[in-house]
Amino acid sequence: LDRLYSFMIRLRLPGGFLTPEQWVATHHIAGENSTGVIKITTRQTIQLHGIVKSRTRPTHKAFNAVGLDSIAACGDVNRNVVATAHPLESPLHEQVHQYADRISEYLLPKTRGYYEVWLEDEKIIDKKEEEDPLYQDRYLPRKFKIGLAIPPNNDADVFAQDLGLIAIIEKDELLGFNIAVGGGLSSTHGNPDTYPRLASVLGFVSTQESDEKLFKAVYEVLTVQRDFGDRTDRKKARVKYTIDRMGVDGFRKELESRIGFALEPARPYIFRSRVDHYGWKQNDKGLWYYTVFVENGRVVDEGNAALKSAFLEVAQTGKANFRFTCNQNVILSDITPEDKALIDQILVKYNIVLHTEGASLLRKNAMACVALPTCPLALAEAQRYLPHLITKIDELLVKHALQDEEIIVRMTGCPNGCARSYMAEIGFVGTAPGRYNLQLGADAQGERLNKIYRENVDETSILEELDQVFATFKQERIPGERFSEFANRKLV
Ligand code: SRM
Ligand code: SF4
Repeated sequence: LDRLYSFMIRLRLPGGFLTPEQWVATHHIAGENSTGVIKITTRQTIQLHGIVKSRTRPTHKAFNAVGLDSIAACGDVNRNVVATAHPLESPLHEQVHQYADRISEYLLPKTRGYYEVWLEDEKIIDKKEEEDPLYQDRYLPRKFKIGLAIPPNNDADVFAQDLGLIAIIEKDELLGFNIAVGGGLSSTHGNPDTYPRLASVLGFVSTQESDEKLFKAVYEVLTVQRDFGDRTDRKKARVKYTIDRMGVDGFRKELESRIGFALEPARPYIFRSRVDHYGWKQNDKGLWYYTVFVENGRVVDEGNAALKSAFLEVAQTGKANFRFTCNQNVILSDITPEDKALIDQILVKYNIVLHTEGASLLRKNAMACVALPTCPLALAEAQRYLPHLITKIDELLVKHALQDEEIIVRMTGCPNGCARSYMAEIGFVGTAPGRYNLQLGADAQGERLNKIYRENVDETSILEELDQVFATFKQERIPGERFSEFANRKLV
């Protein structure tokens, strides 16, 4: 008997968008080949778990049949490009999303290996076809992530990206992007040479006359990392370490010498929030959007809401697209005023409206990474445990009459930071079974990291500490002060 290996597949889905036909296909692929749970990730895409070896090729083929792939969703290449999810953020949402798509395509590895292995394409005889000027024969030293944000919403957590692009919009016109380099969140417990870091804004590139310069700059940020990134120690190989070694000015200089023009000074922007806009909203073109709360991104019929059945029925009407947010939620989108009642009826029938609108503020703004049982790197639980802990923290908030405060909570099962817990107003970073570092003081907008407040604490200590912290906040806050600002000023 051989071991029963099973695999996870992650789709490449720039900007996190699926047509209703693609959702229907995904629903059936998940049912036939995986555990059935469709997991929305913190990078706006989908993962399916538990795919046994014999089902891997049929899964790839079925996705390919509806125009979906998993190329470069993992590995030392540019990963899934994320972008501000909600079309309401700006009339230019579609234009910015096209950049996510085009950048993703532009930076794909040239190899046909994926097609050969998974889709039984013809074997490549002539090696020359495989030549790849960007990745060459060595790829990047490490994974590489790009995100685009449309201020004032920083739901894409643009400063967590290796390369962040901040859309600069004036009078409903896209002027170009500020370029930020060197974000990354992972650290290793006990290794002080590793650390989370927010991206540094290097400058601005205009896209008004042509976007050639933007694509050149994006491409060459990758070549600087390809040529200067550390290939001797994978723990120090991300761009954040490269830029710290070269210095921000040194990195910019190298980039400018490769692109052949100077970056303009960064343009002003303001981020105000990172949270999703739940429920029904209408955009400037009159189309409707319903943002559904999906706890930790798990689309499944469970508890009080049948999310999976509801989404299938919505998709089968063909009257709503599916958009995923970097907060692991789903936006049913582009619904005409005539179709709104039909979609609403389905959401009510499966209890989605009550589930979304009835969840506490804390729960709706929380997220956790996968962790156990599937993640091999997990030291502690995350998505299976956070819902229970939220119930208990909610009780504390009610006790202190703080339940209307917006506080972003995030939990990860290890210090890799997959749910960006280092950027949470209350962050939990797994250290061992049942134990976490409790981190406080990151801001609401994603422009400041949190710090360790208590190390390696269990649930009892977490609740005692938070009880005390909430009591102090209540007594000593400046009127109107947000929890995280207070925590940063007084506690960490
Ligand atoms: Fe992650 C590795 C899950 C977003 C930093 N991440 C993993 C693996 C593949 C474990 C592994 O290597 O064997 C996890 C799969 C678990 C499972 O069972 O499914 C995993 N990461 C996830 C997801 C699914 C979390 C979620 O619950 O949504 C996210 C999928 C994103 C996607 O769709 O592409 C996910 N991972 C992130 C993020 C957040 C982000 O990118 O915005 C980070 C922190 C940002 C960053 O990269 O710095 C992140 N994941 C890591 C790291 C640490 C990288 C490093 O610099 O050292 C690892 C481990 C590694 O690469 O060696 C990792
Ligand atoms: Fe796994 Fe750690 Fe990422 Fe959670 S943070 S999914 S435990 S690698």
